[in-house]
Amino acid sequence: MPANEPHVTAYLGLGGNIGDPVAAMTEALYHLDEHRDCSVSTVSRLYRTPPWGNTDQAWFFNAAAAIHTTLAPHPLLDLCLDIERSMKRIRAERWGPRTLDMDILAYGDVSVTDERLTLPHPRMKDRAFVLMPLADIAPDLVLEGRAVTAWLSDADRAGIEVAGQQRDWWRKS
Ligand code: A4P
Ligand code: MG
Repeated sequence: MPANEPHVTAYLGLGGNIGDPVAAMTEALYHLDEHRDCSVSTVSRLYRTPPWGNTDQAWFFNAAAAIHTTLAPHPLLDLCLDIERSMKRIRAERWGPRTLDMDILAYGDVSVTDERLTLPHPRMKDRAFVLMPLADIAPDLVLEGRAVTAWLSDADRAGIEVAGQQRDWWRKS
């Protein structure tokens, strides 16, 4: 995306626990960065997180990314869903099952509530596996009147580990 184009900063949450989630997240971020209407601005460290919700499943890798985009919220959602689907398809056909979840956590200071999209993401404020990576890249981002770090101080961080200190884990060398 040309740097001088008017754009919005959006925050994405990435996660996966089947196959090679780090490779899937890497591919997803490359896809976004190569898209003409998006560029990846900042990526969090990589986290290992115990499963939340249904705990009878493998640990996850989670990360967060800030992107710059000229896409409106719904086209950005469509792009994220396309990328998710392409990851699943590639995996099913070639390297066995893998999954990738990519949520839009926030899009500027825009609020959306419709049948396809809720912004900011409604289930992020009590999920340390979202808030910890997000705090790496946007500690002062305000969600419903509180900073990410404030929400994080109330969240249950038990078991969450930093899997790597590098922010460039997704860059192919
Ligand atoms: N949708 C609405 N708003 C949004 C948004 N802001 N961003 C709609 C993205 N999608 C949004 O999403 C289904 C639909 O939500 C999309 O098609 C879109 O139209 P989904 O992610 O398949 O599932 P969900 O219904 O959003 O469920 P939920 O509660 O978000 O499930 P999760 O949390 O994604 O469940 N534990 C750890 N440690 N780490 C994880 O990453 N993830 C899950 C997955 C469970 N436990 C986890 C983790
Ligand atoms: Mg989700």
